[in-house]
Amino acid sequence: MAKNSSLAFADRAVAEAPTSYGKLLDWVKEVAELTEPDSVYWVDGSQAEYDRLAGELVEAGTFVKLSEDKLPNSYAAFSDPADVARVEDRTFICSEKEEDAGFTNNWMDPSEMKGILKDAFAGSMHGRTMYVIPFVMGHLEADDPKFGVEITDSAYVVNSMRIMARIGTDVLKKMEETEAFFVPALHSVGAPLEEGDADVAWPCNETKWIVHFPEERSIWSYGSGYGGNALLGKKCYALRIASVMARDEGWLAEHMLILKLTNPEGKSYTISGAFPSACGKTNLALIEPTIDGWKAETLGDDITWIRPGKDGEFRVVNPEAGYFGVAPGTGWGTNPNAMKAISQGNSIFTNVALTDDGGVWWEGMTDEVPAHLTDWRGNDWTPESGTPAAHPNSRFCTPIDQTEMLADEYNEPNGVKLDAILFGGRRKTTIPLVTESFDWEDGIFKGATLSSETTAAAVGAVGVVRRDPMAMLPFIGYDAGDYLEHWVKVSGEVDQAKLPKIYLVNWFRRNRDGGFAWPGFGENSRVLKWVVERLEGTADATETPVGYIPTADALDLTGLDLSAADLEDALRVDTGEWKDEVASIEEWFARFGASLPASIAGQLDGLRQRVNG
Ligand code: GTP
Ligand code: SPV
Ligand code: MN
Repeated sequence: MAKNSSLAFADRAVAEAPTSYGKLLDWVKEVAELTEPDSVYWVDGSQAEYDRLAGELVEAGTFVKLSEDKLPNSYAAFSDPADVARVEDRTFICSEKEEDAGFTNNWMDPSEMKGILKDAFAGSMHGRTMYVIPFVMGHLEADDPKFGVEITDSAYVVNSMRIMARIGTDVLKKMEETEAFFVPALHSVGAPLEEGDADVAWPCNETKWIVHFPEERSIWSYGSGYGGNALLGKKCYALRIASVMARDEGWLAEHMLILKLTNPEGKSYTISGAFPSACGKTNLALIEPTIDGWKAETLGDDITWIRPGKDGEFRVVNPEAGYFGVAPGTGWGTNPNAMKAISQGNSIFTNVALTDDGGVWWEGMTDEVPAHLTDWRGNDWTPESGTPAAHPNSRFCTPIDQTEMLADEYNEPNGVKLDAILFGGRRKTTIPLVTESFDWEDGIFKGATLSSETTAAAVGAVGVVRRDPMAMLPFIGYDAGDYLEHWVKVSGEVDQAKLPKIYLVNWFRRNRDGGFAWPGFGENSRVLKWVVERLEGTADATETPVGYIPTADALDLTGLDLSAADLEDALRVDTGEWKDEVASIEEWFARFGASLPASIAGQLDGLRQRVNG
């Protein structure tokens, strides 16, 4: 109906809008005129709306309704096999100047890119509904709420965004009342339906564009329906655009979990952790300690905003409202708290396997492997199939308030004081289980040189070691050297006595037999205990060229069946390995050119000297 009279149609969409906020109406109208949807729908965020859209997605074949007994109000979706993860090579930071995007980002001239995108988006919503989702990252009651509006032609995105962010009528009202700035975040799966075209279960386009305009603070995402490519409040806003806002406003937007840990004396500490994608954030965020008397509660599993507080401390807040967690490896043995949250239902699973009785399964969920499944591609699957039943980047999308161990502080609109930061990666060699930084600057150096083997969370080769500064490599919205400089600058603005201590961790080091040297998961609480005792000044450490490592008996290993050889392999500082590491860091730093902060470059000289004895 709209195709021949898109102008009049767009006017009508705006006239029927549940808001009078002119800036928003102008943008919605502009997008409707460009994308020419069949209809425009304003998302209110209600349960009834969610249920209705889920019903439509079942009808369209996008959703499979799961057994109400097993997983109430839950659905499974299966993507196009070519749309299964973030696409880093199709992700762009289109700053006015190329140097402002830096060497870690793809860049194109913003007006050239706008031209390409306008062509791609022209008519891209034919035959579809255009959904308008008002959302806020962080709390609506925060001192400085960060608003956004996602326009999308995917109901899967609408329902996923309802789990992952605070969306709907209340947000729209406050945005309008305060005439707030909002990030315009435009998304289309890029699969217009012309007269007579049949739809597919997972519409997407072979060509994908995930584009950010940092000066304008806008996002244009085309061609993918998956995760961080399409749920634009998450990586695109809360990390890439937010990192630019944070640079300009004096705070930090980070790829971190937040954990509250309480010791047997009842004293609590807040610890954040930056690990690259699929390197253990959700698992640590939901840890079930294996040591007596220690209690863990979570505040978040993926994104942390760090702001200087009034009393000279750093405060952390989780801007999200749900988990978009890696399914494989999540099981009752490894992550019971995630399993409990998922079991309450109200979840969307993507690219997992289906059991014959209407449940879901993925590798590592149970020790016992089901005799028959439908795999993520829709094929019959048995343990003999020889392929994974669930895609390695399959995900559960679950509301965070279903977490039994959710910390009360999650609900603090302006966050809570931060006591320690962990940087971690997936490294088979070199990096010990845990290392305490000599000081804050060494800690930033450890973050700046963080490295990890690549995972299935992004399209591309898996298992290749790459440097991933602060686990933000794919998410820094500006020049990486400027980003490190900003870390130095922001930390200069808080009380130096209140700076968190920084630790480097590695749950993934291999032992002499090729297995994991450290059992990981809940046993990581033993490392956290040492961290807290270091904060309190009660735990012993050995000084090594790379930092402070626990002495053999400083780690509480009570009740743990760990061989002396494994412990040694986990904690070892091997000079030969570190000489290679220094050479690799030299190569890495060379890539920054002049934008590498001198203080961080200086840390490398110190490390080189210590390693060479
Ligand atoms: P993103 O959501 O992509 O940012 O990932 P994440 O950092 O939250 O990673 P997650 O906790 O989902 O873990 C990814 C994979 O690592 C899963 O398959 C886990 O089972 C595995 N994993 C997590 N923690 C540990 C650990 O301590 N030891 C070992 N060996 N594996 C772990
Ligand atoms: C990550 O890749 O770091 C994720 C998943 O958390 S996605 O939302 O797809 O970015
Ligand atoms: Mn992540």
